[in-house]
Amino acid sequence: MSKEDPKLQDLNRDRVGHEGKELTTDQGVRVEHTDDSLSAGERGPTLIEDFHFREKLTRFDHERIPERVVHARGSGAYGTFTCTEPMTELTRAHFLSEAGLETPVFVRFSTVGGSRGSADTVRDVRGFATKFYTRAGNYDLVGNNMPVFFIQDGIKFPDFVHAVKPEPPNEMPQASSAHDTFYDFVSLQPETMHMLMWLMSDRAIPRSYRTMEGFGVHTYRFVNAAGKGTLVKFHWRPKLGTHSLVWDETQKIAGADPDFNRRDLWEAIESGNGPEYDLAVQLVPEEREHDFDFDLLDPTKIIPEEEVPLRVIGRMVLNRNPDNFFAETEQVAFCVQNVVPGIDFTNDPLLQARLFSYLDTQLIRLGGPNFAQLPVNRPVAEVHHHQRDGYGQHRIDISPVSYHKNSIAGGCPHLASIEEGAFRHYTERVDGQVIRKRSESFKDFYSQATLFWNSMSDWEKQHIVDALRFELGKVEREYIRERMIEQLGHVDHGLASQVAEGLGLSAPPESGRNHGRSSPALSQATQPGSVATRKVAVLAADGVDAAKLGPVLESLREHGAVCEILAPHAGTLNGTGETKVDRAMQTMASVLYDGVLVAGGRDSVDALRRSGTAVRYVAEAYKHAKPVGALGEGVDLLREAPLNDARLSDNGLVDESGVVTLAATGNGGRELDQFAQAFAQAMSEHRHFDRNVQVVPA
Ligand code: HDD
Repeated sequence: MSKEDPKLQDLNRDRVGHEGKELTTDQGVRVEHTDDSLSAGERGPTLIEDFHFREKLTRFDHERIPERVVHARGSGAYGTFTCTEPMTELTRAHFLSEAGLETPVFVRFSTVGGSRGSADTVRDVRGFATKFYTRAGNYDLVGNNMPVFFIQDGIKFPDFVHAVKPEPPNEMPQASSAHDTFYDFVSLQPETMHMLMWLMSDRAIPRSYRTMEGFGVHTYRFVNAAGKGTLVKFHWRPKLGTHSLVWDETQKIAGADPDFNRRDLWEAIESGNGPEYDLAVQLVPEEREHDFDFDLLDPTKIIPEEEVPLRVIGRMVLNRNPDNFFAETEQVAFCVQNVVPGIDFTNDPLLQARLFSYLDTQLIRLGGPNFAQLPVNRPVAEVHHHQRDGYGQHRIDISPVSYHKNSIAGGCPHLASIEEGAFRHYTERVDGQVIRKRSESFKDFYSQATLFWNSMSDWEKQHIVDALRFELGKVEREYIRERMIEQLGHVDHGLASQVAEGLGLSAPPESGRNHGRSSPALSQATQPGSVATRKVAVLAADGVDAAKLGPVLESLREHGAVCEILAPHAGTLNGTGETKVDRAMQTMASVLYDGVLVAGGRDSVDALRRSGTAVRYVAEAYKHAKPVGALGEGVDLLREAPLNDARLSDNGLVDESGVVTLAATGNGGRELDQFAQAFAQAMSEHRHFDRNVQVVPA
């Protein structure tokens, strides 16, 4: 299997364009008229012989397939995975065998609880599923943006999903865990506490799929050519760092642009700024399996990075949007059991259940056993077997036989040897009684929840407390709220007390359980950031000082920022020269940008001051801890907005908590450049939570 294998081009093989073509029926018969049905007389009844009409309606009636039972809302993209560090010593996996070796991929990001049309920015886990079209067959790494899961055994998955989904009597609430059945379940199933901490943290409201980590969650196994295993955890690390939205903002975005994350991914790829992720692994030699104070088979546990460091072995770039959402993103069928030689499973009971569930779900969702033949699912590796027939069979098998062993077809397809790349399940000794019992080694439910809490910065802790107060505030039954406070008390007394206070409940007794350990790598406070691809709303109106704005925008764009000029009206603005408006201010919202910059110019700023919308842009951005900048007279608009304790100076450069201003007078090229640098720096820091602003709805 060479690097230049031409089959890798095959991912495009089923794209059909219609340019210059005539409209036809499914049978290829050309159609001359599709606006009126065939009828007996101009005002008469429609005729059943109108086969075009019947075909058109029938096809329409059958357009929908069942949405995924979980992860129904998603967005996909194609890209390339490149191996950067060969892993041949530890795994036979061909796609990890040579530095520089490229493998095409399709990735689908998703939310979990909401239905297909739900909003992107809800508080939820995000799916991060990758299909590697390797030369040795398809490998699906079906992960999430959180490294643990709610439950330890897959037999609880239907219970968990039923609890988090909208409630049975009224199908409410949509795409939200803030309701009774969810908290009834988790408070009775304390293994959920660690994942609950992640769900209440900022990880559950990512700024973008491009700023989100991914995790394989389970401990998997690498197997090398000698059959030796090494335990492995997979991590995707975004090049742009891991960054989140704030809660108040997510709710507003859900109204202003329910497709926020989908659009972000799409636009980034269209503009050539597709996301990049490193693939990193944590490797544990099998001899060390029992060296930890938790069980590596327990999917509610992480291996702290401080204990087993991450090793980067590859890089993935997503660079092509699908052509057709349904054909590709909807029909892609990930299956956890799709592994390639060199990668194997462990006995994690959640993973074992998944090995059954994904195939089962694709059979109902995609209507039969031939879904692997759909273009997005088809391997680039050759497929030869004796499986036959079924709904939607596209292959025309020309072999005279469909069984093994045979002599009529010369024994083909014949079996492959290990040397020829055959998959062989890892040889593992298993002893034990047939028993329905959770392993004792799985029974510490709180230590890592506490570890996560301890690892958060002050503002991250505050966000968790706020999230729990919000969610539990929506729980109607007081006994469930009380039970949750008791559970939180086992995680950390301070956490439980603060949440209890917000709910008007009494704090639980101090359990003294907090072990005091932390894992700094879990915090988002130290994430790398850059201004590249971040969106700036530039507020301006007629009379804008374009002479000063121009160089600032030029500099920001050079750093990769996406600057859009928003004005009270579309078209162009008068002022020093003509300025093209990108969007009318009313069609967008502050929450759709990463920062706000107010342009100078007396008339422009006075017009903006009179506009409630412009004031709101600034006030909201400030409350959401985003960078706010003002050039010249633009500082006056900042004065109009309630910016709490931000110190504004009108005679110099102020760079405090992400508020960057430049005085109205006496600024030349050097000052403008300094201003642009300071604003870019503030943007690259993502959010400025040291402002200590209470985020209340504006
Ligand atoms: Fe799952 C979809 C991730 C536990 C059963 N799951 C699904 C998707 C992702 C995950 C990313 C969407 C794939 C896509 O984009 O099409 N699931 C996870 C992770 C889990 C997990 C990281 C825990 C570590 N899942 C899990 C369990 C079960 C399932 C324990 C059942 C026993 N998951 C499914 C499913 C879905 C699915 C019902 C629904 C649609 C689909 O498979 O294709 O089979």
